[in-house]
Amino acid sequence: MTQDEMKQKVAEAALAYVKPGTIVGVGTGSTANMFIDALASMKGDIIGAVASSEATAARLAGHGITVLDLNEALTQVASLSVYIDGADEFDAGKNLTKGGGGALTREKIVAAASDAFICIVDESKRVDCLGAFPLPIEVIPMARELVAGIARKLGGNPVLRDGFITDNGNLIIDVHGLKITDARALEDELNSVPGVVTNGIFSHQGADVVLMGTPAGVETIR
Ligand code: ABF
Repeated sequence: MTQDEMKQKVAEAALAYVKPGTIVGVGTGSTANMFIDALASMKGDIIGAVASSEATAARLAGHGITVLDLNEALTQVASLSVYIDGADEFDAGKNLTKGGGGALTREKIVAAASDAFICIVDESKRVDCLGAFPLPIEVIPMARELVAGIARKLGGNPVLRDGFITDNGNLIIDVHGLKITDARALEDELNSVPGVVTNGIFSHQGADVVLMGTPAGVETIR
């Protein structure tokens, strides 16, 4: 089975977590795109979806799925029933790194507004220790060098994502070479730096369930 076929299987398996009559949070990336395409078959069953990026909003709308702004959604319901998104890495504790697509802040907001996070990945995303994939940090432009200096003190090699501006008008610094042994502590430490909007560690908003595509089929990790 190819990597795309494994992604396709988990995208389809995630439909089982979509509750009719609710609002669904939808992530960003190639696996999330396959989920969006599958979700089109249920568009008449849900109130609508909240998107974690402009690209996702456009793809949802292209399928005729109602796209709600998060604030608008939360005036209709107390929370989104589920958030479904991919990841760059996940560990045994279902901590994630995300943000390879640059949408980490909106992804974390939508995840926080949802009752459950179902993470859809192929098996290449499973790691013993987070950090081999460069950790993205969204920063307000004025704080760029401050945050880069702190990333160096933490043992990382910060690289500004060239020519990239987030949907929120900020920069992304990708930190290479980190070995993230305590995801929760590093998430908190980086987020405490003034000028950091958020970083790509999802420990507070880790996955509740990981659906992992393997050549043998979809493995459900709870
Ligand atoms: C989003 O898309 C990101 O947080 C993560 O960086 C990426 C995963 O993309 P893909 O599904 O294409 O591997 O979920």
